[in-house]
This record gives sequence, structure tokens and C-alpha cells, in this order.
Amino acid sequence: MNKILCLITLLALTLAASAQDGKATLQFSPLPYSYDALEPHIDARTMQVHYEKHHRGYFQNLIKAMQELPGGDQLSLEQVLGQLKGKSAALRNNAGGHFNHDFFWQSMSPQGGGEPEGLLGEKIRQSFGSWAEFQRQFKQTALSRFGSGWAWLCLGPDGGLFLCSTANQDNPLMDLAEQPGIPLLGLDVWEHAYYLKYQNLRGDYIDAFWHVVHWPTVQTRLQQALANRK
Ligand code: MN3
Repeated sequence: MNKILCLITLLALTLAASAQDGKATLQFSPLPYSYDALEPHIDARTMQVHYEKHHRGYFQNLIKAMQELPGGDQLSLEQVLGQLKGKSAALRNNAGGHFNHDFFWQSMSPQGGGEPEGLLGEKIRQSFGSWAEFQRQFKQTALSRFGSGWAWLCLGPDGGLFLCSTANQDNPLMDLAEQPGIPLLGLDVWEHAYYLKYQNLRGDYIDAFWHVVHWPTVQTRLQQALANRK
């Protein structure tokens, strides 16, 4: 009798451990700063609703949508983004929604702002002519997204940088992206990201973004992306 109990306990523990291992690839990470840390550029109320309601919603719906992928709980989020062709809109929207928001939170910091230096600054000048011209083109890209979506700075297959915009929660890592690339910086231009403070003035929100971009993080992403190309 004891032996059977032991076996059942062992089996239960093994199942619990493997379920935990599987889930470890998908996590709802804490915000890397407090809700009011990016004031006055991004207000605390927007940060709180955006993180607690919108981002958490994408994460929870992604967990459900992952059930359509065989062995889905063993895949990294990047692997899921690379196999969305032919899959449901729920998987596409929520995988993108979770990735994009994690990426966005990490792109900003209360210590952000200024101009990118080093290799990143150099590549921006090479690809866009100047820092001011890069800012102008990024703003234009973010303004011209009709409805909801994102503006991106990416590393392209040729090793140069380019700007693009994606609709809804799509991103340039997806296998169905029109312009595939490695994202280095992304700006959420859904109204939920700025409407409480900026209402219809998306341009003012884009201008404010430059005060909170954490360029060292963007530089690290560039270095990793270049290293992975080799
Ligand atoms: Mn959002």
C-alpha cells in the first residue's frame, strides 16, 4: 500500500514539475519601475491600466491560445512568433500583444532620454543621415499607422537599420511580417497607450517618448542581434 502511495506521490510531483518547467517559458514579468516613474511623459494611470489590464489580458489569453500548438508549453515566445502562419487570430494577437508589451516596458526607463551613443548612434546616422532625421522619420512612421499598431526600429537582413509599422499586435519577428527584421525599439500607438493624457494628440505622445527611451537597452539589443547574425 505504501509503495503505491509513494508511486502516486512521485508521479504527481513529476507532473507538477514538468508543468512548471513548461510554463517557465511564458511569464508575466513585473514592470521594471513604478507606475509613476515615467511621469510627466507617461502618466501613472495610463501605465497602471496599460500594464495591469491590457498587457495582463494579452498574457492570459495567450496561455489559452497556446493550447492549439502541439507541445506549445515548451516553446519560447520567439518560437511561437515564428510559426503563426495558418494559426488562429487569437494566437497571433495575444502572442504579439505579450511580446510587444514586455519589449516596450523594457525599452523605457526613468533614466532614459538623450541621444544614442556608440555603435547604435553611428548606425542611426549611417541609416538615416542624422539623429534629427531619424526622429522625424520615426514620428512619421508612428503617425501614419491608421488605427491601432506599433512603430519599430529594426535591424534588417542587410545589417542596416530600418523603420516600419505593424497593425494591431503584429511585429517584425512574426513569420507573416511584411517587413521582417529584428526589433530594437518599438512604440505602442494604440490609443490605450496615450489617450488619458494626450487624447487625440498622438504626435505629442511620440515627442514625449524620446524623454524615456533607454538607449543602453536598445544598444544591447543591437549588439545581440548582430552577434546572432554571425
Ligand atoms: Mn498597448
